[in-house]
Amino acid sequence: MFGGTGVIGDTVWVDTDGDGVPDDDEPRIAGAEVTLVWAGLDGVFGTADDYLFPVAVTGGDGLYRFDGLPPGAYRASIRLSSVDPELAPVTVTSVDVTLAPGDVYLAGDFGFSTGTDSLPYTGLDSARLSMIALLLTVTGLTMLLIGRLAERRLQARGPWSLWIGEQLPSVRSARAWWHQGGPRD
Ligand SMILES: [Ca+2]
Ligand SMILES: [Ca+2]
Repeated sequence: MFGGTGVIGDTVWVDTDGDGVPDDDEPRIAGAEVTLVWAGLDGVFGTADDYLFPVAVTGGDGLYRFDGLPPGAYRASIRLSSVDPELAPVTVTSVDVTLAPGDVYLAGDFGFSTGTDSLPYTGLDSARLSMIALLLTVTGLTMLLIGRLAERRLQARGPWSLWIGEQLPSVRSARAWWHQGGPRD
């Protein structure tokens, strides 16, 4: 229905080194769906004359391709639902291109990350480690406080205070010791 020789493509891949470029040794993603909208004769997206092309699906080589395109404004978008949910996009997920007659645009590439590159040694993210450290600190302080309170209670009454009194040179010095703030680390 449209006359044209323009082309838009072409790679959906796992950007292992994160440089935004589909390098030869990086895995390609098959079965990814790419949509293409032509802005129509008015050149404006979102108006009545827009045309949505049939979806292109990548093959085993990770390539998609829209052929026979008339000149004009296009928007190619990767359908995220068609890609393994464990992969996260690391490039744009939509590209706007304006084709002159016969233009071939093959930089409509969509890169993904497996998400395992961020912390390869532990697999734990730093935010979680900070939270664990904070919880341990709070727990430690609470235990210390409870320990101190229990110690004071024990020594403030019953046999403990008598025992303390006998162990120290005199009851008076024991009391003075306590009034100064009790045992210190
Ligand atoms: Ca790369
Ligand atoms: Ca339009």
